[in-house]
Amino acid sequence: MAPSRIFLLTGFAPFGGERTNPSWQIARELDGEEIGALQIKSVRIPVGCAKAVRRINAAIVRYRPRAMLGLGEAGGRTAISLEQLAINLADERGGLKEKGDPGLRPVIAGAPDAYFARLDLQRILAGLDEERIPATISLSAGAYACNALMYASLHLLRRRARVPVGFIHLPYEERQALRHRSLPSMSLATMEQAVRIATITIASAV
Ligand code: PCA
Repeated sequence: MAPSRIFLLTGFAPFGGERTNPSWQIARELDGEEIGALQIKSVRIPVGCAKAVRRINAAIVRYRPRAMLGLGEAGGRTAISLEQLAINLADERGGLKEKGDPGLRPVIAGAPDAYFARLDLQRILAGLDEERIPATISLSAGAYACNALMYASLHLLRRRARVPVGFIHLPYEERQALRHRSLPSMSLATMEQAVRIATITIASAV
């Protein structure tokens, strides 16, 4: 079988009462684009830890990606967040936020406690700095669907060490901000430019 040229880019469905999710708006926009030697394949992920793990598992088996980047919304964040770490804990029912009782389960039973992103985050950050796009390295992707997707991707691709794998959290986009006027937001166009810079940086290292 010829080696895949696929750069797997994922975004999430809307959740938490939102009508849109910038992560999917941007992933959908980039679907099919050629990035260096690779071609982007965008996949929409349902919001839920177990559902996200099942969907990413199927996508990895089907596309055998040469690179992979997950995108998600993190309403309230002030900057593009380059996630450094995914943990083997899943807060499937939101117990941590709602009841203070985490009720945490492993994302994948018996798997390691955590994985680091397999991306050159410093290089991506430098590229974003050059374009004056506010970004930061984040040390927690949370314990919900985004962390589960990132963790599962790193676990499932653990034996394909040359495949870069990582995750970026995005702030609310400007239209969502109309419903969250005291929270920070960023324009969809700026976030799309940021994701493009990240994908180009990632693909150039493959
Ligand atoms: N953000 C959530 C789940 C889906 C999304 O876009 C999270 O940060 O886990």
